[in-house]
Amino acid sequence: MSSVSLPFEILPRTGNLNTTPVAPIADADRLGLTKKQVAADHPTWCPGCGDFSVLALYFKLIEKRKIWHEKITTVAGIGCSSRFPYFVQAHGAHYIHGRALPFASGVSLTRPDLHVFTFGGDGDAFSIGGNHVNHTARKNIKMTYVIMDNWVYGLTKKQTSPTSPIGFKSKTDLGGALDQPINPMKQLISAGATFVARASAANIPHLLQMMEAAMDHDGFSVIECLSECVEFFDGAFDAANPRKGGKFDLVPAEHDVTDEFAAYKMAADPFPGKFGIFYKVNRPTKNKNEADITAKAMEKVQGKKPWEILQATFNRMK
Ligand SMILES: Cc1ncc(C[n+]2csc(CCOP(=O)(O)OP(=O)(O)O)c2C)c(N)n1
Ligand code: SF4
Ligand SMILES: [Mg+2]
Repeated sequence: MSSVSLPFEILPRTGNLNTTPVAPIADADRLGLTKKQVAADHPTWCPGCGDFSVLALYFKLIEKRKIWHEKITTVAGIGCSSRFPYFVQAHGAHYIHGRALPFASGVSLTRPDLHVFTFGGDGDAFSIGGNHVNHTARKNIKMTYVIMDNWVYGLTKKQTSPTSPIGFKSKTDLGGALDQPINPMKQLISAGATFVARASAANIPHLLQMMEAAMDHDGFSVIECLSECVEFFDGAFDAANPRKGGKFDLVPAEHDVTDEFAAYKMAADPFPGKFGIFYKVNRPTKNKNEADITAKAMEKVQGKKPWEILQATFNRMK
């Protein structure tokens, strides 16, 4: 763990109990956390892995948008990409494979003051966690979900993932993958996600723009971020990388992000397709809907002690 310089002073314990504590610094006067303050363990990814860029940009986002330790929650499932929370010096959880979203939903619904960021891989999102993606999307739970798509299971050393292209040779498909891959953008749009964007770890300024826009969205904001696994699927995204002879085409300026059918149609473009915000609409979040129900319920029991509310509930069940 790297050392963290705190925005307040910890007073040494002395015999004088009358020591006056130092007043906390007002939020407006607090500086954004630097990478040094927010970086934890040194990432254990292979040199050249795309996940490094995503982490570096997360640190940049935290600094730029002045998010402090106590306001960040980083949640992930299992996989190379899901090791994210280990590398961030803040609250977070490295949770069960595929179950990052239900965990993150609980945090989001109970702590409206936090922004919850969830990170994971294509396997975590669309295989074992495939059902949770759909339900988090339709419920529109406020959080940002970055899917680091490398078209392979990296951590477990090269099995076919739900986004692996047909013909990809892996330990589970020795002769090449046979099954139709998932189209992440189509799935996210049709499941009801209210912010759906596509980015690449190889285009740093664009990815930062997408992360900022996602964070500002009031709802479930998802970014499919191509993040190359140099160890088990080297060169997978060359066609989307101008430095490797590919092309990085942005979503056209005239695209209407509220047009679900246009977004869905754009998602059908053959690889490398377009990059940017495909779909963005406002729909009440589950956070707001639940907060409204709670507020109404609280109005009815105003002035009552918790045990009296509990007793009344038991009485109704008799
Ligand atoms: C319940 C359960 N099933 C299977 C595994 C084994 N497992 C760990 S990570 C992983 C796949 C990770 O792939 P992905 O989500 O694409 O992440 P990447 O490593 O590629 O970043 C699998 C199958 C597990 N840890 N738990
Ligand atoms: S195995 Fe692949 S995804 Fe995992 S750290 Fe190495 S390059 Fe990255
Ligand atoms: Mg993967």
